[in-house]
Amino acid sequence: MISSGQETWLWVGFTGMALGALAIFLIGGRLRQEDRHHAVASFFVCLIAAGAYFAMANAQGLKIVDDRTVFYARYIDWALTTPLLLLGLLMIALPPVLRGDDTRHRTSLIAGVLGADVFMIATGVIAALTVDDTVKYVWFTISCGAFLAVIALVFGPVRAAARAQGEPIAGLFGKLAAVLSGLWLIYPVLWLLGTEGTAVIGQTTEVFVFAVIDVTAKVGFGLLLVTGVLRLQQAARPAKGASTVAAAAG
Ligand code: RET
Repeated sequence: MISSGQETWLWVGFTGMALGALAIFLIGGRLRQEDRHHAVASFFVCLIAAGAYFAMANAQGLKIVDDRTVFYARYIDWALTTPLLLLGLLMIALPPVLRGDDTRHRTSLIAGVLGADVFMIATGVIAALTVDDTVKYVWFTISCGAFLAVIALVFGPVRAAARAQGEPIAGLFGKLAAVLSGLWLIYPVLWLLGTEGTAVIGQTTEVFVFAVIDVTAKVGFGLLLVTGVLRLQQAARPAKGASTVAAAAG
């Protein structure tokens, strides 16, 4: 079901995620108590992905559909980790202390972003497991629609909230949102080119490219986020008890 080349790349993915989790844990420990929440989501993103890669490297979480191997463990990983990645971004963008209508607006924004994201992964796994080509591409298109909704919310109301907090936070948010959207865009393209879609590229290449972008989108993004908060903390010099995001917003 998996070749030795694929197995090697899956172990590389596991090692990258495990080392990433360790690095984020250690850097997170250097953050002030008031800012440690920023490291929690990124740490679990890497830990969950390390678990998924360990399973796949041991030929678990696979299913043969129509003579092709679907790594459904990926989708379980993504269903858990993509909301956590977005939550990490939202914690930077949205102001920490709010009241009344602001709180409701913030909650609906978080629910909208995470809801669209989970719908994107759920419809994506259905597409991957579908045998009939027409039905498969209908599910794929629905998933792409949900992806567009995530991107529209991130670059619409979420970016507006980050900008309202002033330059230091808007700057960090801008960098993270650009990295996130650029990397995430590769997933549907790779899916289309890979064995789930048109099979233009072989399964081993697909496993290799997924491992590289997965580690970049999880470990790279997490390190950028956590070190970004560390730098903001050094510049903003927040008072004891105040979070860096609150202090940087002034
Ligand atoms: C699928 C196929 C259906 C259409 C779309 C997709 C998008 C997937 C994305 C996944 C992101 C995963 C990440 C993992 C972290 O390592 C399901 C491939 C739009 C955007 C960031």
